[in-house]
Amino acid sequence: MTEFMTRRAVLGWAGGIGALGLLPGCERRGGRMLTSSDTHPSDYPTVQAVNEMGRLLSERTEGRLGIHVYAGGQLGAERDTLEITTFGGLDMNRVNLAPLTAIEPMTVIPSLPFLFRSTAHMRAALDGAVGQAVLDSLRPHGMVGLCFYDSGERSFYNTKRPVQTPEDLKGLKIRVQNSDLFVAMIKALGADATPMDAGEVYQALVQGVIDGAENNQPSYFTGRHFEAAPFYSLTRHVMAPEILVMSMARWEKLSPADRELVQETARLSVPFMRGLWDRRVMEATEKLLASGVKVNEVTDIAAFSDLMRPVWDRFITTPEQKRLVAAIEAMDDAAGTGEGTP
Ligand code: GTR
Repeated sequence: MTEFMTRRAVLGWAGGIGALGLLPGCERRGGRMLTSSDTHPSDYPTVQAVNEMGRLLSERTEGRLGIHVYAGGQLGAERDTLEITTFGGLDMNRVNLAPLTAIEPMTVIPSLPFLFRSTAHMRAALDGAVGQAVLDSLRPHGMVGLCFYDSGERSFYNTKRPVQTPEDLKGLKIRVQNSDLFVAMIKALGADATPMDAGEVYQALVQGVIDGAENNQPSYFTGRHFEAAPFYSLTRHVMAPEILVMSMARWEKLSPADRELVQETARLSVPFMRGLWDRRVMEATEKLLASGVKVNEVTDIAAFSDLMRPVWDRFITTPEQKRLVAAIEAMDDAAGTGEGTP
């Protein structure tokens, strides 16, 4: 197989061999080009970070290992590529934590509304033992969690009006990721939650199938959603991070030394990503303002958090989840090093 496969080739290959329990391979010079998927375009910080990890891997193995990222959703939506990853049809995948909340309750923790008080707080929690516990929780599901990447703060945007209070969202059809947690959060505000893959949002906004959605500024900008939904209201209700996973099937085929290398290079890509991310948020915000988007601060955040916080009780039910949520709440914001050290 060549290093550059078409979507059909990868999926056909993955489907065919998936049934046989075999793995697709991208052999190169006696080594291996690991395949990875991302729904974002190639200049997005998540894609750049995995490319950087691949560069480091290649450098340290003299070209024996590397990564080819299929960016721009070439291989499909996150829930589909996740399924392919779990049976080993894809070696790696960068997704948001939201679609994983459907399969592993521990991933709900960093996805809770109004949990992190700041970027430093979020980074401190994810770089430490709590983050490691969430990464490890994916192993029984056929995936090894390698690292988290920033995804900023998600806020609401819509085609109708600025949102100042939950009342302004009443009756609006808001697109959410495929996650019961996200559906519950939006319902708690009195809006109508519509789960949908990211790739369908632009058309759905233009055609009026939905009235709005919620996301960080870089995704709102990159997906051109602002063209159809020009009201962006800074509720900052969720900081659910991105995650990079490796298929357990591929992981188990690596030697212990290569596993360490993969883990180490993933870890090194985190501070690299954070630098790109912070710049991307600034650039996207500037471009959005220059495009005439109406951005508004939301003064009464408590009105939103009071309604959304009760979903914690519904989704945080096990003693382990409760222990980790309490540990995050007790953390010092300033503990965030930003260095991405697990
Ligand atoms: C973005 C995230 C994507 C995807 C998308 C969405 O912020 O980077 O992985 O989850 O949101 O809303 O579907």
